[in-house]
Amino acid sequence: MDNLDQLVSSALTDFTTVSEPARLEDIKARYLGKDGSLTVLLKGLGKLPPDERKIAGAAINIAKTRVESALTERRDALRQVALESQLAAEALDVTLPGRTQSRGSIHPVMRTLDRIEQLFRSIGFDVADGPEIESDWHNFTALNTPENHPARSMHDTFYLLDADGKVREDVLLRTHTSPVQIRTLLAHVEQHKHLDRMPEIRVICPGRVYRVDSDATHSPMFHQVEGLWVGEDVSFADLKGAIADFLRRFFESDDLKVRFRPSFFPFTEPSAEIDVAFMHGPMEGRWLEIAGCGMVHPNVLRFGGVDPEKYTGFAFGMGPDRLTMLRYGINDLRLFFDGDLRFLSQFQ
Ligand code: 2U9
Repeated sequence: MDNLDQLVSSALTDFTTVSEPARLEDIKARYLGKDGSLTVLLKGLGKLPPDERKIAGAAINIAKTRVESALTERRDALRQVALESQLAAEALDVTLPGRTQSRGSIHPVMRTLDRIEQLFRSIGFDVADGPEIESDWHNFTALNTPENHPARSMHDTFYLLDADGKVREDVLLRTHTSPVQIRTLLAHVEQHKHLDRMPEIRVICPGRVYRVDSDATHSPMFHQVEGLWVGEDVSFADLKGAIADFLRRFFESDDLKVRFRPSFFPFTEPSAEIDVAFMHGPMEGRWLEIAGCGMVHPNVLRFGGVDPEKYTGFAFGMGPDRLTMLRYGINDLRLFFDGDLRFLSQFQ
């Protein structure tokens, strides 16, 4: 009996000293396996006389039950420990912010372009675009820009190189969107040449333009929107009305002051700078130069295939980058082109 008690207590101690489930099963075999000490004792019962066998059998079975229940208890305990450590390892912090897909937004200059297009479409203008790599003829010659004009110099304009790396003087990055209007005029005239009277043309040309210039208020690439209205009897009064109406709608200000100051451009005659003054807000009462305009020069109409004796037209040009800076109070043009999300994400 003493032996049995020792055996049970040694089994209980062995069970508590292991922490690996597989090791626990090895130890179980030591007591309850085919050659385990309790199994051997049970097998030996047959050799005892019947009266002793009964007593010894009962004692061995009690010992076996104690060992088995201790084993079950230890198995459960180890399973619980394993579960807890697995839960700790795979723990989820439900308070962490989720991984969201960040949303893009429309670039502030593109917002301005959309707005300008919408306003001009509402008074019957089409929107046209054209190549950014232009011929010298479409960019300068057809726009009445003389041979020796500084805009034609490599100092002011990006020219392209040929295959040998030599500068080509006849191909350049457009310096304004005016060549699109020349192309539009030529195509319009061609399309209506079978008619006695050419229908009116009303078009705006938004897009990227390029000049050799870079500081806080100039970028080598910037945007322009130019417009053109050609027909019979199109006058400077039409120009003033259309532009003033557009600017008041663009700036959402009915009492915006608009003035036309005489100026000079090779492609228009007469020409004017357009200034505005706000009647409210931080800029109140200050005149700001906002665009240029004029009646299309007869030479330019001729280059576009239009007879200046029969038709007149007005044209204008403005910088949507500058308009955007004004609208949102931005002081450095380069912010538009750096691609810095800290700046861009403010225009959601
Ligand atoms: C054709 C005939 C005439 C377009 C014009 C301006 C005046 C002008 C500047 C404003 C600020 C360019 O973005 S800016 O730097 N533009 O002042 N542009 S008239 O005249 C044309 C265009 C096409 C066939």
